[in-house]
Amino acid sequence: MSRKKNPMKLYYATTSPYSRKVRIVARECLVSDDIEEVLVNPFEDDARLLAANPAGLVPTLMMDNNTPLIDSPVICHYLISLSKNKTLLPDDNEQYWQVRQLEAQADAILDQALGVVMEKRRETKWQSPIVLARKYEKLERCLSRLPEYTDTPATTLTLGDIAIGCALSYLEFRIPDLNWRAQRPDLDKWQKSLNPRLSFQETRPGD
Ligand SMILES: N[C@@H](CCC(=O)N[C@@H](CS)C(=O)NCC(=O)O)C(=O)O
Repeated sequence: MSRKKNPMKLYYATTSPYSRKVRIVARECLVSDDIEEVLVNPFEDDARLLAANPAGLVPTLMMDNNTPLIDSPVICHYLISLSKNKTLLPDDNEQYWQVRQLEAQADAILDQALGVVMEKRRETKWQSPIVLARKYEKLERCLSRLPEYTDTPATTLTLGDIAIGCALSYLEFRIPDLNWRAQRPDLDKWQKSLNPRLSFQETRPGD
């Protein structure tokens, strides 16, 4: 995808919602041409990923000076800083912190969701119904504290919106029994309004 001689490298997985967030941000702020996306399986201890990130997590970005950046919020902020985009992360102090808060709320949902997915991957006899029930409760609580979405963010899409959009679609992908769409029609409508964007279409989660 990249046109550059020494492009940045983004280690990612197609099913990773944190990776998806970064890939959408790269597309929305028009820096994706400067990035080579490198598909890895973080659960197979890929040597390239471990060299860049000792924790072996995706996403991990190798900047064009071969220095790594880890953790999706850090990577998203870095990519936005390279671009001229002022919508994803507004300059206005109050709006900036609203966006950061939304981003953190989305990551909190993802952290709980990933916990559910990992717990369910254990053999049934080792799974803890208490752990799972607590995580489902947290997810329900987090969803009910999201702001009320009424508008489509066609021209005002922020990093917070991208993060929430990715978190919601990950819930549908990996925890369909949570059935959040049926419980929250406004959120359902809002999330569906993001799907036609090329950045969301090109990064749809898939095994
Ligand atoms: N806080 C990190 C979380 C990244 C993360 O947990 N990634 C998962 C994939 S969704 C991973 O790489 N897991 C591999 C492992 O746990 O070994 C971020 O926002 O980037």
